[in-house]
Parts: sequence; C-alpha cells; structure tokens
Amino acid sequence: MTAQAPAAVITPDTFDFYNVRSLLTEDERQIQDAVARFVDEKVIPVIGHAFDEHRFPKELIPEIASLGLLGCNIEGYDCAGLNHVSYGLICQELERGDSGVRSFVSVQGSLCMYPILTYGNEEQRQRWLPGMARGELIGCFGLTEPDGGSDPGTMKTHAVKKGGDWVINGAKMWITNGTIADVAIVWAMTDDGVRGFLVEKDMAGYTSRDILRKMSLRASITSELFFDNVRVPEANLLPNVRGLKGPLGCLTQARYGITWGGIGAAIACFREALEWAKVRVVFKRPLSHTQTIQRRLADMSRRITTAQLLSLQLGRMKDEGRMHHAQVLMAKWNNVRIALDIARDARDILGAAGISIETHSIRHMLNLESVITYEGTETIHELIVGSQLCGTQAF
Ligand code: TGC
Ligand code: FAD
Repeated sequence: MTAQAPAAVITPDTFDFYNVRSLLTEDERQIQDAVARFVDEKVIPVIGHAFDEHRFPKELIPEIASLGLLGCNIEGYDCAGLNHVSYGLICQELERGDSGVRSFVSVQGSLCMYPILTYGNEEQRQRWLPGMARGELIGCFGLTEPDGGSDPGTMKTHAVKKGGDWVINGAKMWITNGTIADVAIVWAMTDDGVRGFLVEKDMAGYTSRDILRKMSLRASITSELFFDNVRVPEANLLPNVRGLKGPLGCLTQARYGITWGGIGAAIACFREALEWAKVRVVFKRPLSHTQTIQRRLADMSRRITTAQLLSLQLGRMKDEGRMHHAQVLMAKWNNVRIALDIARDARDILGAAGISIETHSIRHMLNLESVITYEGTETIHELIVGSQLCGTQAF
C-alpha cells in the first residue's frame, strides 16, 4: 500500500471566498495588483479629504494615464490593448478607492474613447485617442437632459444642418467631467434620428458649469452643458452610427465596468466592518463574537462572492464576443445593489464612528446612491431584463 499524502489545509481567503482569483491569468493578476498598489498608495490616502472638499483629485490623472488605464481595452492609438476582464479588474480596484475615480476612467474610456473608436472615422481616432490615452485630453458624454434621463429618446437637444455645418441647441445635465472636458460627445436629435457630435471646448456658444453641493460623488466633477447655436463642422459628426443604439452601445461598455466597480466598493466596506467588529468591544466582548454580527458579515461575503462570479463570467463572455447587453444590466443591477446594501450595513456596524469621513463606508454608501442611478437606474435595468424575458417593453 502506498502512503497517501496528507490533505492540504485549505482556508478560504476572506475577501475572495471562492478563490475567483485562481480563475484569472497571470497577466490579469499582475494588472490587478498594480492598480491595487496605486489605489492603496495614492488614492485612499487623499480621497476622504477630496470628498470632504467636494474636489475631484485631478492630480491623479497623469499616473492613471501612465499606468495605461485610460481606454485600456482599446487596441492601438497608444492604448494598452488589454482584455475586458482586465478592464473589469481595473474598475474593481479603482472603485475600492472611490466611485468618483472609477467614474473618471469609465467616462474617458467607455463613454468617450469607445464611440470615437467605434463610430468615428480614422481622422477622428488619430486626432483624439492617443491624447486621451495619455490623459492630455479629457472627454465627457452628454446624453441626459434637465427634463429626464431614463428615456433619452425624448431628448430636446437638436442639431440642424446649415451649409456645411451642424448647429446644435439644447442642454445636457448631470455630466461627469463636463467642465474639464476638451471634447464632449453630444447626442442630439436630427431629421435623421439621434446623431453623435464631437463638440470642442472652445466652440462658440458652448458653455459648461459645475453642479455644486452634491451629497454623492463629491470627489467627481458633475456638470451642466449648454449649447446656444453651436456650429459644429461636418468633420465632427460621428459618421458610423445613427439612432439611440449609438449612445446605448457606449452605455453597455461603461455599465460592464461598473459591475466590477461595485465589487470593489463592497469589498472596501466589508473589510472596514470586519476589522471594526474584531476590535470593537461592546457588552464586554468584541462585536465579531456575536451571532447577528457574524451573520451580517457572512451575508456580505456571500453577496460579494456571487458578484465576483457574475462579473468574471460576464467578462469572459465579453472577451469571447458573446455577451448580450441585457446580461450586463443584470450584473450592474445585482452588483451595485449588493454594494449599496453592504455599504449601508457596514456603516451601521461602525456605529457613530461610521458617520465620520474618517471612515470609508459612508463615503462609498453616498457614492453608490449615484452609481445605482446613473448609467440607467436600477428600475430601468430591472425593466430591461424583464422585457428580455417577457418579449415586451413595460416602460
Ligand atoms: P430600444 O428600442 O430598446 O433600443 C434602440 C436601439 O438600441 C439598441 N439597444 C442597445 N444597444 C446596445 N446596448 C444597449 N444597452 C442597448 N439597448 C438597446 C436596440 O437593439 C435598438 O437597436 P436597433 O438596431 O433596433 O435600432 O430603445 P428605447 O428608447 O426603447 O430604450 C429604452 C431604454 C430604457 C432601454 C434606454 O433608453 C435606456 O437604457 N435608458 C437609460 C438611460 C441611461 O442609462 N442613461 C445613462 C446616461 S450616461 C451616464 O449616466 C453616465 S454616468 C458616468 C459615470 O460617471 O460613470
Ligand atoms: P428619471 O428618468 O427622471 O427617473 C426618476 C425615477 O423614475 C427613477 O427612480 C426611475 O427609475 C423611475 N422611472 C423612470 N421611468 C420609469 C418607468 N417607466 N417605470 C417605473 N419607474 C420609472 N448622464 C449622462 O448623460 N452623462 C454623464 O456623464 C452622467 N453622469 C452622471 C453623474 C452623476 C453623479 C449622476 C447622479 C448622474 C449622471 N448622469 C449622466 C445622469 C444619469 O444617467 C441619470 O440621472 C439617469 O439616467 C436617470 O435619469 P433621471 O435622473 O432623469 O431620472
């Protein structure tokens, strides 16, 4: 008889209970680790203060760019050419720091560089993409209007062809990066349906201003854009798309990244609650020795684990070119919902300390109130998944 090797002792990782990391390639793990280091060393030390001051930490942009995080899943044009799983892991780590930092990267890459790449011509790509990858040129994405965001098909901003130019009138609201953008991707109604335009910051009649006094995403810039007879040359029209599928196609890219971002925010809050529960002594014993606190922490871990598996499978399907946009919506709905619930629960476990900006959970909780609304509200996501199942739209 041969002696059997003793069974290896397996202890689940606290923040990766099902060892989802073992399903990543070595390259993907290295990318995640590099961004995690950046977040630990450069983002987390400054972000609470930036949130408190209602200030986007613009000084991080050069390092975000030099790490290759802007438009990282684009091939060529000075972009890193990573796969979609890597892009997701980047969003996860950035949002572990703050949703505002992840928002900046989502908007630049998924909402601005993606449409220039996909719907633009070669001249537009050469003009904008390399500078945007280097963080020298910033973009914003204007779809939502003051009168509503869930139904962009009813937009009032319009563009009329006059001579060789287009003349745009209207307004956009709640636009991330608006006042720092060199170029706005503006979606406007024309006689030919919705079209996308590259509106440059110096164009006459185009102005922007910041929305102040937000209680959420305070370390991110959110703006209003105004178009008063803005003349845009034909060369700035995105030629290769017509209709709402243009902007909705961009949203699919950004929503995909947010599914991973939610995991990062959830892990940050879970970690904070767990560490607190181990050291906070109440009724003469650490909180972590009580049944209800253990149940709540176990439930956080369960929800994070489910979200990790959902996003990884989504990413693999995206990398294989077989992902449907309704699948992204289910994951964004699930992962942002679990993140928001975990953030609120973590805040409660911290007691009064949890209302201080010195702790992370309340900042994530407040940020996630935006994340569950933007890129389509949770209800809209549910309704789109519902329409996919039932074969009819209910909105
Ligand atoms: P519908 O008839 O359903 O579709 C029109 C065409 O678009 C196609 N399509 C999509 N394509 C790609 N991705 C998607 N997610 C798509 N959804 C639809 C569809 O196949 C169709 O194509 P075709 O060829 O037949 O013309 O259009 P609808 O008007 O009925 O759509 C309704 C609805 C609710 C789905 C849509 O309007 C919607 O998603 N509303 C939510 C709006 C929203 O999410 N806005 C986000 C603004 S940007 C933002 O929030 C940025 S936050 C940035 C940050 O800081 O991170
Ligand atoms: P509304 O459309 O007015 O919806 C209000 C409520 O009604 C929601 O609860 C919604 O779920 C519900 N509702 C709507 N329709 C139905 C229905 N048929 N049945 C049941 N319930 C319904 N937009 C951009 O274009 N670019 C950006 O960069 C951008 N950045 C943002 C940054 C921040 C911080 C925030 C908060 C928003 C940003 N947005 C951006 C806008 C965002 O996409 C919209 O806020 C979002 O799409 C919802 O639109 P709304 O706020 O007009 O809500």
